[in-house]
Amino acid sequence: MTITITAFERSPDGGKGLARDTRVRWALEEVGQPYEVRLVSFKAMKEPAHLALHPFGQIPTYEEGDLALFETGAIVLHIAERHAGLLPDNPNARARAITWMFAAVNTVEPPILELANAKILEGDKPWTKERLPLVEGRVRDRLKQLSARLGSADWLDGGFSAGDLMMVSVLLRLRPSGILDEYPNLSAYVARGEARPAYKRAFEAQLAVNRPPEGQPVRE
Ligand code: GTB
Repeated sequence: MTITITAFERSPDGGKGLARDTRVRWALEEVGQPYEVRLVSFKAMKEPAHLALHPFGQIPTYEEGDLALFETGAIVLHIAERHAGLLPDNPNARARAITWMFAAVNTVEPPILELANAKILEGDKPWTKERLPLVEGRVRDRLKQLSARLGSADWLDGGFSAGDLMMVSVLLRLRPSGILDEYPNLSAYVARGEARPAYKRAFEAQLAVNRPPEGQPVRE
């Protein structure tokens, strides 16, 4: 059955892999499932056809036969449960990998998103200068804890899993801030994720959509 995902027609990051279709593409590449992409504009995302797939009018979505999903955590879990390669067979190890998926989207991603919002959406507000150190502090608290847990291991719990795929995807969003570099083992962890051939294919595929025409500068 054909898998179709949605992605930005024009990603605000100009194709640096930060929009969330990248993590779904990555999961599909890891398990070797071909997929098609339907590009949507910001306007189309808020129209009834897309809202029927995604109640919050966002990307990505996932369609496969009569199944339609939204939320990257749920989509990646669906892919990982149906295809070998992203979750261990041992039931306890599997449960732990799923726990890391939830930790990524539920515990680590929120302060990172808060930081992005504080800088991008609220950067011009008079109180941002005072608030920013607090928000950055909350990000650092989480990274310190995650860094301590990862230690010198390559991945969070044994071999690479959907838990790492989600965690690396979440941490990537921090790179422009420079904060990730304060935690060398996390920075190396993210680099290990990016070095995976499946990640590279996913990144290239989303970049191909957003690559500026020859001669035009990459958007910052
Ligand atoms: N919890 C949902 C999930 O995990 O699927 C969140 C989905 C989501 O936030 N989607 C964003 C979206 O559709 C795109 S990824 N936004 C449009 C809207 O809400 O109207 C977030 C994103 C967008 C752009 C960048 N960037 O350019 O750097 C990074 C991340």
